[in-house]
Amino acid sequence: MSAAELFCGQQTVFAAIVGKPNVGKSTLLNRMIGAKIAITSPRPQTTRNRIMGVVTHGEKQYVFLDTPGFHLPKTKLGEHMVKSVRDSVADIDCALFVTYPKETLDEIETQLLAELKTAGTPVILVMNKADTLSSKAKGEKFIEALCALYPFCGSVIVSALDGTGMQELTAELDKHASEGPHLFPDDTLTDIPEKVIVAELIREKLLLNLFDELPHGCAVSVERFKERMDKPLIDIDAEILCEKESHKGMIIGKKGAMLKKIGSEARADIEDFLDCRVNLKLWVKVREDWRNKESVIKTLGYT
Ligand SMILES: Nc1nc2c(ncn2[C@@H]2O[C@H](COP(=O)(O)OP(=O)(O)OP(=O)(O)O)[C@@H](O)[C@H]2O)c(=O)[nH]1
Ligand SMILES: [Mg+2]
Repeated sequence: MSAAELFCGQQTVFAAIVGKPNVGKSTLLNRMIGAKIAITSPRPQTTRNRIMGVVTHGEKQYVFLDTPGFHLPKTKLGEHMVKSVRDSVADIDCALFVTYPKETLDEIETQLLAELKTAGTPVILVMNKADTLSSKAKGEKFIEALCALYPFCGSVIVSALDGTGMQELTAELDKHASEGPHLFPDDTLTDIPEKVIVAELIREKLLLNLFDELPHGCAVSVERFKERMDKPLIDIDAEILCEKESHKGMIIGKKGAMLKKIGSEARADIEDFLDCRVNLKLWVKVREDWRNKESVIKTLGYT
């Protein structure tokens, strides 16, 4: 059998998920692939790196790139995050421009769309958070208003949170499918190493438990990830990096209470993800202004 016959009928859609911070891009990625590989939080700038998610339904393979929220960077880390958005939209079949229910586009969204237009990328408008709309008619009115501002090639109203509109979104994506062998084996979920997802799950708990700017100045790296030979248990040591001595105190908390809470919440998610019991140890280390230090940013894998 020739390669052409073997792959006959296979199709792939390669899509980047872009938009402002906090609009629900990572929640949408997780929903589309049916697994939690990207962390989410109510805070803007949760995602720091491009995250690839893959799902294969029969002959069709969908490859998504979740991206950091597009914003005006204030640190070197921010510059890398915005660059990763720009890198992600090169060579894709279409972009999913995610926003929330409203009738205008703000400056940063307009800038992002202008860049996609210059690149000639087809853009699907994804109005997320449909569950917050008082009526479907209102959502349709918003869609109409936004479509008057930009030549979107399609539009859908979805809720990444409750799954509304996923079939319609898939139908829009299908219009951009290209014929050819799948890009990844059909059981691929992501290309992100387990260790990195584990570090992200810990960072998610920092974002959910700490206030103001503090969690934005935190990073997590897994220093040890070792499966026991004698029983189903994985030992994980992770380091939490923060920017100030006072932040270290807040992360640890009174008598270690905060670190314990973060650790036990993270452990539960990590055990779910790895499907194995985990012995998690966390350390906190101070590295002043690391978000502006290229060497640290590089070591943490944010480049
Ligand atoms: N009500 C509602 N909330 C949602 C929906 N989708 C996401 N959210 C919430 O919106 C917040 C931001 O979600 P994320 O998926 O982290 O947003 P993001 O666009 O990836 O954010 P960044 O990574 O910071 O760019 C979280 O609190 C989500 O639970 C939705 O469909 N409805
Ligand atoms: Mg995100």
